Amino acid sequence: MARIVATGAAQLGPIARAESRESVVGRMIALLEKGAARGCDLIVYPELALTTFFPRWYMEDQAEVDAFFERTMPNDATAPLFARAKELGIGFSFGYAELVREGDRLHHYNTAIVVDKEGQIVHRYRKIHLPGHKENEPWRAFQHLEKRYFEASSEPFSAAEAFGGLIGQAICNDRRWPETYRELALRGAEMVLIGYNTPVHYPLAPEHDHLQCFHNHLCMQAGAYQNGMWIVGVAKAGKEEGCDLIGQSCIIAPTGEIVAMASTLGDELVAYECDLDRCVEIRANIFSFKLHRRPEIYTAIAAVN
Ligand code: ING
Repeated sequence: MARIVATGAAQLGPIARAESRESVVGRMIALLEKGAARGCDLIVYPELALTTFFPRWYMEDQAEVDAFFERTMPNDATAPLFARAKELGIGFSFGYAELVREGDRLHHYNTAIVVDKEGQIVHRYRKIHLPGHKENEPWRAFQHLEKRYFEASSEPFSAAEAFGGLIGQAICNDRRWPETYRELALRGAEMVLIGYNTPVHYPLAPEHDHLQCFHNHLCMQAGAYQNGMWIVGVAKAGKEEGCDLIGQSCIIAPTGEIVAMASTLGDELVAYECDLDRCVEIRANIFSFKLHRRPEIYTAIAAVN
């Protein structure tokens, strides 16, 4: 018995600051059509897929910042994607900047959603690990102001039933933290969808710039193997507004093997038939939590300080 999810990693190349959401959605639909031609059930797009990666700039005018956010989802810009996917009977996932009112407060989240084949949003995740900084740091070649523009989620990681299994989400910097994968695995996730925007240059440790692609795969391959999960890592790639972003979007099996990988820095679809039943090869054996895990000993991991 196999529970196959034919999965497409839909990498996006650079999005110019002036590029309209309509134009980007057109690019996303082109990748959706490629996925349909390859029999995909699910297409995964990057983090903040609708606009350029705006945290690279210091902005003081909140209206200028809020122009990068979505107030409703779906909305006029994304409706064509939802409609075409529903026509094709394909589910999808993408990240976007979410502006939401809760009570009398406005919240700004770095968000990602999973939409099923019927066009219903079945999972919403708000980024937990926000990297970067809050204030302008002009010494940097570019800013990374996620801590300024977004609020960190206070909701735990979660998995939702979709595509015949349990699907979890994480966003970009989350993928560097081992807790992300173990939390999702303990909540039953069999596949984790992770969009990312990762600059090659890391101003605080430029001596690591040449290791960005290695670290990208190292984290996700380890997370996949140590938790027996499929990982779909999808980049916004290429030279975007003068900033080089890594690509190498990939699909990783529960064994930790990369089974499909993008080889360009542009819009590119790579696909693989992921058998969710293969998680058990790891989950029932080498990383059987029931048989081998010692949470009563791991007292430091979740300690708050
Ligand atoms: N981007 C980067 C990431 O975690 C970063 C930030 C880049 C951290 C390079 C460390 C090294 O991949 C986002 N959006 O989290």
